[in-house]
Amino acid sequence: MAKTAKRPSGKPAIIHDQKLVRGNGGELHQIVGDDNAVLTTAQGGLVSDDQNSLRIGERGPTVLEDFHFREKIFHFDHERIPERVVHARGYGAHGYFETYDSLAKYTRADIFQRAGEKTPAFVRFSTVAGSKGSFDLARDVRGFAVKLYTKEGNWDIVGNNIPVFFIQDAIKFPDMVHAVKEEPDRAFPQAQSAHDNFWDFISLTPESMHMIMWVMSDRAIPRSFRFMEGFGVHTFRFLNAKDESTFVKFHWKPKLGLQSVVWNEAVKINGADPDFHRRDLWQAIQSGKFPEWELRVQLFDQAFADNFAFDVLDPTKIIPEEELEPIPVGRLVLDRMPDNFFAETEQVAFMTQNVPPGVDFSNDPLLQGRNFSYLDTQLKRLGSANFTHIPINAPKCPFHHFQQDGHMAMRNPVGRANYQPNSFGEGPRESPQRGFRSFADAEEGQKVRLRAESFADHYSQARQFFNSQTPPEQRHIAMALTFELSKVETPVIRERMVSHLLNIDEGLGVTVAGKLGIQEMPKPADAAVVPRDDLEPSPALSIIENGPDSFAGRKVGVLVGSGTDAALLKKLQSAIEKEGATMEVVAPKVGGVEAGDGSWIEARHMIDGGPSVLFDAIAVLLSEEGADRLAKESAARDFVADAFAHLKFIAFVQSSSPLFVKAGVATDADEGLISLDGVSGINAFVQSCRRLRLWGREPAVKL
Ligand code: HDD
Repeated sequence: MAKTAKRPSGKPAIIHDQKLVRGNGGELHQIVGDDNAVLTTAQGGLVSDDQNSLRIGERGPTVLEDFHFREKIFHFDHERIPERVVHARGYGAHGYFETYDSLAKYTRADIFQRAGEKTPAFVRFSTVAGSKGSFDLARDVRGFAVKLYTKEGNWDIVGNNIPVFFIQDAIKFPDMVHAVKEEPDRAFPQAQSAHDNFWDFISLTPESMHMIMWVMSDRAIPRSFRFMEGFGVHTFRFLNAKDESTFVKFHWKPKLGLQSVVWNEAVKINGADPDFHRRDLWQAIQSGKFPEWELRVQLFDQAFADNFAFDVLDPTKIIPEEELEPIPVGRLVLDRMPDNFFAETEQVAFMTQNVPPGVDFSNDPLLQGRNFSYLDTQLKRLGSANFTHIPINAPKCPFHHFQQDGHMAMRNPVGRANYQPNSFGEGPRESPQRGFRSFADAEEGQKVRLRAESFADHYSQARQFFNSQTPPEQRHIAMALTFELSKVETPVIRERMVSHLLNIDEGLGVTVAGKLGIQEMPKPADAAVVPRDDLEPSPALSIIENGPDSFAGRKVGVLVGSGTDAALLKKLQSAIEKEGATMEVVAPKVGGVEAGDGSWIEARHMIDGGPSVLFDAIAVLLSEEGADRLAKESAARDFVADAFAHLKFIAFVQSSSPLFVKAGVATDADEGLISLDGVSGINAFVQSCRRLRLWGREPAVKL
């Protein structure tokens, strides 16, 4: 008998039998935590004892007939499925895409026909190189894969947070991935590109230079998924009702603006909280602060493509946003965590070839190869051609086809005719009007293995990217390159990389060579096309230039101790929350501390578990006695010293001084240290925090 129950999200759902509940996506989940339920086997057999296997005598051997034990261990032994060969570590969430206005002029895709249309979505963010259990703050590209359950079938935009790629032809993908992953003879380093094999491959692959600039920039260490952009990378096509084609590139822009961490911070976050990005998304969604991105499209015709300085089919090139403004077409909101990580985030299968009618591919050779690859990988990972029967992968629109049988088939056609055409009047039949139609491009040519000459310029846009960065960002690129190459043990690889850098920016090449201690400067690498220096800088490429001027969505860590001023803490909290940010209290003990007025202050972290790298800004509200005590603890000293070194804004009360002295941070060091002793202190602190970091401090701390 059907009855209702509370799902984990709190929404009532129908129970089909006493153990299954249907999730919002149609998934069936077992209910755990039902006190009245009797434990059963997977076959539904009631279990009397789950603590002891069946054996002959108290100390004798286990008997073969213990089917409960056998089934339980059998299932456990088969719990793992292969992790993704790339993008293994990921985190997903549900939400929706809302269309702003009709785009019927450009595309007949149903999702873009009506203003206000809401389409269910599932998004999975990921790192690329590390395995499933690696850490979140690896220096790496982030996957940004969006599944849109449109009324005309699933549309997957399987993108990254970087708009270009390492290689121009998919045939190089296995080499590139082998090179970045752990080296096969020693199985390290994991989740890191800082090793010989990666830089060997890159230094022998000049087409990767533009991507390398992005990967060595702070884009590769985002503060959170919520503060990064996403890109479809390739040029796609929109096709309207008349089958007229417009080229299109997809850009996701985060509502909260761009933000990254600094490298020293990333390294420490990985130790303090390897799940930093996961936790961030989880907390944001669970607290109702739903992350949001705007979808913007760069639209252009064949004439633009013909006149553009680079080939629009080349995935190592961008079209600068200043040259072709992206048009906002809708917004993506993530508002629900999966009920079960494995069922949804692990089993979700993204495929570039999933496009609805009205969206089509270009001839980008990377995209063409991807369209071939993603189907294979789903079979390998999910184990059956029926992977679309898994609810997260099933379309949410009506679907009718004659595919049948196979492993784990959950749905089969009913009726007599399982083919078409048939004489029994049984559908479905194809529809030339409504169905997917490819753009009827005229293609001809010899069958060749050749790279187009229009793909040959590998340095100009790398240079443009570097020139578009602010001085701190340029410094970070140089330091990232130095760090990575310092881990390369083969000198010739380091030198070969420097020879490429000289083609991108001579100063960059010289700086990196100097920091690596290269004695004899290599010659610039031979370039197939002389790098251009006439490309205008593109401010859209800088993170700092695109800061949000808002502290919303960020987090302040407040260090308290016994005797802290509770009233000031309260005022600070309300100012932070008014700004749309959150506050977490760090104390010597997680149980909390007694405030100066005798009240009790609850803590979220004990000082060892709440280092300042977990926060965007800090406040230190210690009484003199509390500061004296914490000055003796290295974790407390690091709390202050790291926040200063990571260019964060620091609020303090003068009585905390003993801790600052021991941490080696002068409370009047710069404008980023803000006293809360005066009346306007809190306001000044919160306003400063909108700048996110005090970049002017960087030369003093030599990040
Ligand atoms: Fe890929 C996964 C993005 C090139 C082959 N890719 C994968 C994911 C993302 C991307 C975000 C994870 C999806 C998820 O969360 O499940 N890949 C890209 C981008 C590329 C790119 C933006 C270049 C523009 N990929 C690329 C090439 C090939 C692949 C050239 C092969 C020819 N990618 C795969 C794959 C994966 C994958 C092996 C692993 C797991 C999966 O597909 O589902 O098929």
